[in-house]
Amino acid sequence: MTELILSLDVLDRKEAVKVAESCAPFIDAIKIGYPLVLSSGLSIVEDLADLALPLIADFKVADIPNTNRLICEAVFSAGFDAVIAHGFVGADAARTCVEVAHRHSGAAYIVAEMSHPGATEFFHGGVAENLAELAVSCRADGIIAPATRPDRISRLREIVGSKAIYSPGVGAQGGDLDTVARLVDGVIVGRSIYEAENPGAEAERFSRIRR
Ligand code: 3DU
Repeated sequence: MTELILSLDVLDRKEAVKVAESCAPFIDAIKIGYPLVLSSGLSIVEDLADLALPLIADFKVADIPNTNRLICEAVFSAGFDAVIAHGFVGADAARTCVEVAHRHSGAAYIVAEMSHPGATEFFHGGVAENLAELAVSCRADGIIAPATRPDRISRLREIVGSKAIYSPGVGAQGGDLDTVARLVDGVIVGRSIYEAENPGAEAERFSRIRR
């Protein structure tokens, strides 16, 4: 089974809750990033709590260890279940995110490689492989890898083994749902679902990967 994770990059608070409610029966988690938190505040977590779905904070945390610690403490205190952090800041900073997550019985995922075209400017020449190795050595719960480049997911799988791979880039960014679903533990989908006329029905369609 591959999880379906809704990326809730919807700015209007009421609309975000409505989309989440309609998709809830068909998804395994909700990923929330800067767009929704900056427009609605951290209390959006409370609005979504009744859905009883894991909430992943996609803040791509990338600072010195102490600041990462402060950010992650705020994330888990707000009620999130997981955080996404960058690894390029180094093992000490990334490990801090993992430690805070685990102290809160949560999870931390490290971005190994991004999905957009510009990502190849820096994520090449073994950089993503190094970041995946860092995720393993920091005892992160998994990595984020690009649905737009399935060959890269396969390569990173060799490094992380049974650790979770969550993958954004399906649909709006061009990645193919079924191809990617065979390679990863969870597919992250945003616009293709929340911009659909009927987000719930679209989530149900995407949820075929959960079978
Ligand atoms: O392209 P979509 O609308 O399906 O949204 C993808 C989400 O995943 C969005 O929140 C984006 O910020 C996040 N993401 C990537 O798209 C690519 C990455 O490498 C990491 C996160």
